[in-house]
Amino acid sequence: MPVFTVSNRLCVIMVGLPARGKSFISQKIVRYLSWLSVPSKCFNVGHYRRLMGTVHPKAAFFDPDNEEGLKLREMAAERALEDMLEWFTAEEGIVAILDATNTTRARREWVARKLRANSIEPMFLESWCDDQDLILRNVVELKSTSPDYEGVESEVAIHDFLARIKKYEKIYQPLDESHDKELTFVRLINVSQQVIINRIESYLESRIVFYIMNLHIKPRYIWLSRHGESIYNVEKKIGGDSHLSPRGLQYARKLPEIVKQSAGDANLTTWISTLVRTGETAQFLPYKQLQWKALDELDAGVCDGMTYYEIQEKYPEDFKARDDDKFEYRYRGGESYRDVIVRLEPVIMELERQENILIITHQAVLRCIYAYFMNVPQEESPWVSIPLHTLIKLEPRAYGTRATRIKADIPAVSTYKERGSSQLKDPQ
Ligand SMILES: *[C@@H]1O[C@H](CO)[C@@H](O)[C@H](O)[C@H]1NC(C)=O
Ligand SMILES: *[C@@H]1O[C@H](CO)[C@@H](O)[C@H](O)[C@H]1NC(C)=O
Ligand SMILES: CC(=O)N[C@H]1CO[C@H](CO)[C@@H](O)[C@@H]1O
Repeated sequence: MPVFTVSNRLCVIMVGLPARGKSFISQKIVRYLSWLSVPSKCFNVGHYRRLMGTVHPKAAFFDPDNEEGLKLREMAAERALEDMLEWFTAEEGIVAILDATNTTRARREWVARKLRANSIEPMFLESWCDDQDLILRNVVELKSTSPDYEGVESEVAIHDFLARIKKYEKIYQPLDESHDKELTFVRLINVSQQVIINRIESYLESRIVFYIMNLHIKPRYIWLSRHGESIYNVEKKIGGDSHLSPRGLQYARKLPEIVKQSAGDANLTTWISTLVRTGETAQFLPYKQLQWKALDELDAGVCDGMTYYEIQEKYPEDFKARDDDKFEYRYRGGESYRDVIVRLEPVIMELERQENILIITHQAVLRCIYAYFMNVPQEESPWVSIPLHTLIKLEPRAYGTRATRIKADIPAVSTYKERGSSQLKDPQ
């Protein structure tokens, strides 16, 4: 990934009626870019409107003829924009997302002008959808997650939300290929059945477009597991390409049953690394299997095959440097967590495109994948606990991912190294 500077600053302005998945897309873009170390943040105008006191507004509030409502929403948008500009400067931000409805041309022109005056490139991202089933599903999900409808009876909330959409429809002007041809924009039609792009120029813009083209919203799960306990794990050595221990093999035998309990009759695909221990762990699973070199364990370079104790003795400075900044530290002749993220990016992209996938791989690699889905801050991600003989089920949803851990109840050594120690012990 190139290094980005002030000249790359970009604001993605969401466009579209309510319940078109705008917040979902905004959250995903922020998570993806942050994971790749691009400073990004989402500014939700609805959130600012609520801060200003309109906590449970009725649909009438959103009527374009309701002057008071209009004024409040304009103020909310201005505050969101002010905070965004402040963030660009104070936090050296690169990509901001303005999550609002922005249904009129006049509004869009106002935002674009303000951004350009601050040397921020505007890029419009419209989610347009007339698939009524999909919209209704979104409305049902939103009324149960939106703070606007906290404590409101379900039927009432849905009815009100649909009325709110009607208010916006009155003035909605979708992006238009001829009228808006000077603007940088992306239009998603029915999620990604059709994607129209216009004047996409910078590297970051094309990266974002490519990413959202790969997203889908079908319900699905992702299961993650480390390989079973290996001979090297038992000997407290890192890296290598050893076989499973007898307990590791026991886990491999039990895995099909545990997965079936969690996945039912779903037809999964299993992804493994090219190392012996992941293949051995997957050998009894009845699913199609795919091997990825990119899923191999973080390369420990000259320390491969050593115990942490030996590393501390032989390379004390490296041992300390790694504890001080585990994300950036690169083993001599090996890799850092940052390096692993770079090679995992195509895996994440493919994972977004797929439905039910079971990944059997290694501790550091799983930490990176887990951090992407669970929004774990970069400096914490190398310290996430991913114990052996545990299946993790991820459920991506509209606002974030839910994770469940299923223990196989087969003992294994701990491979968790605490900061400042060469001892291995699971965090409590
Ligand atoms: C979007 O999907 C719906 C339902 O499948 C379909 O009726 C509609 O024609 C689609 N719209 C466009 C513009 O393709
Ligand atoms: C599962 O999916 C694979 C392709 O991904 C297919 O070849 C296989 O026949 C499917 N199995 C079942 C039981 O549906
Ligand atoms: C309907 C509408 O115009 N929605 C918002 C679009 O974005 C502007 C600026 O951010 C807001 O002022 C509007 O409320």
